[in-house]
Amino acid sequence: MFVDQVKVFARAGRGGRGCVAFRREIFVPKGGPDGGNGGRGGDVILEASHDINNLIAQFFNSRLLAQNGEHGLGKGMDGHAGKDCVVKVPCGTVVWRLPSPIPTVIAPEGARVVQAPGGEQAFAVDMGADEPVEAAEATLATGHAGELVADLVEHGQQFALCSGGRGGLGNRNFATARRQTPRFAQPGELGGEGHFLFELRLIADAGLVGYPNAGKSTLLTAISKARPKIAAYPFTTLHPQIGIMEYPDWHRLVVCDVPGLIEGAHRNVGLGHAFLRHIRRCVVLVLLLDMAGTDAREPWADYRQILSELKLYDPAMLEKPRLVVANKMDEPAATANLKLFRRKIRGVPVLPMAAAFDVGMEDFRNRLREAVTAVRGA
Ligand SMILES: Nc1nc2c(ncn2[C@@H]2O[C@H](COP(=O)(O)OP(=O)(O)OP(=O)(O)O)[C@@H](O)[C@H]2O)c(=O)[nH]1
Ligand SMILES: [Mg+2]
Repeated sequence: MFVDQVKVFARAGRGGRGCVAFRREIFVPKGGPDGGNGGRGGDVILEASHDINNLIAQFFNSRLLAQNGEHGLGKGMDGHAGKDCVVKVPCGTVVWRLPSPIPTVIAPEGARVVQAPGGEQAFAVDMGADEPVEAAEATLATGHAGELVADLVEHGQQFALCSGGRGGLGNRNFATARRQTPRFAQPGELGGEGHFLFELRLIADAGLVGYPNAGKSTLLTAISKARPKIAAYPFTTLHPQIGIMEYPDWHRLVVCDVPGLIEGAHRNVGLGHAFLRHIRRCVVLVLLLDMAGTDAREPWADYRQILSELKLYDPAMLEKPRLVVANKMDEPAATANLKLFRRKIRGVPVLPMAAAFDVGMEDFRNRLREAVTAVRGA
């Protein structure tokens, strides 16, 4: 199972209580206050790791809880700090803080639930007036995006999602010359908590975009050691696939193959276009067209449609450098189609290839490297 989006609840540990105690020893009847401090609560820490590639662990355990600090004890003993909860997430995880769901409040009898202007619930006691109550639902919609809190990109990068509460001070901290027996201590502080959305955006240099069956997975197989499933039916690829393309001088490019995009994907037709988040970080987009026009498709119409779907998803996608590739050039219809394509769509350089037969690969590899280097530098 490939999980690239998950909602979690995280709570850091609360601090331990400070202790109220007094030193009592033989021959020391009034030894003064010696209550220890409470330990600090553990943090919830996210750590990016390149050893994992999806968020399945958080899918099965969506409550990230750190340990509470231990309470202080007599004889000046401080409580242990709570253990941090270190959660490994794949590189490329974006974290959003979601608004906390409003707890369901039981309305007093005869009262109606109304929505206050600030969005909170309030109860209006029915006085017999017949004005309409606008929002009777007891929960608020949590549909908005939330606040971006972290973007974990580098392997080993850490981010403290929730900080543990401080431990309370024991009573020995409050002794003064005039108050030598303080009979109070501090309680521990609560740890931070919240609801979060983890979203994985794979990190790749190039992203392969195209209609289903255009040959994206075939191309990834030809240029890398990745072995995605290839078949002559649409939506063979259901999850993003990553391949590493190596050059003779050990230069490496990461290429990402995503499921096929079709007309209306922005309205969730096909697999929708949620998977396009994985090519958001790509430096170069490779637009792969089936130049043979299999399934009675027209490559120029496909090209326009893909651009329009990318624009509907995020206009910034069109600002990325693009490489337009004409695949399946081994098919008889392809040559005529390519001619027509060049006539209909002017000024767009097209790279012919036949991914299934390793034709045009060298040219593609060089062009892709040039395009990535032009943006990233060598
Ligand atoms: N003749 C010919 N067929 C090709 C070529 N490249 C891919 N194919 C065929 O096209 C079909 C689809 O290839 P895939 O690589 O699975 O296509 P895809 O774009 O990944 O498709 P989805 O995963 O469904 O989006 C397969 O039957 C391939 O054998 C090519 O260069 N020439
Ligand atoms: Mg595929």
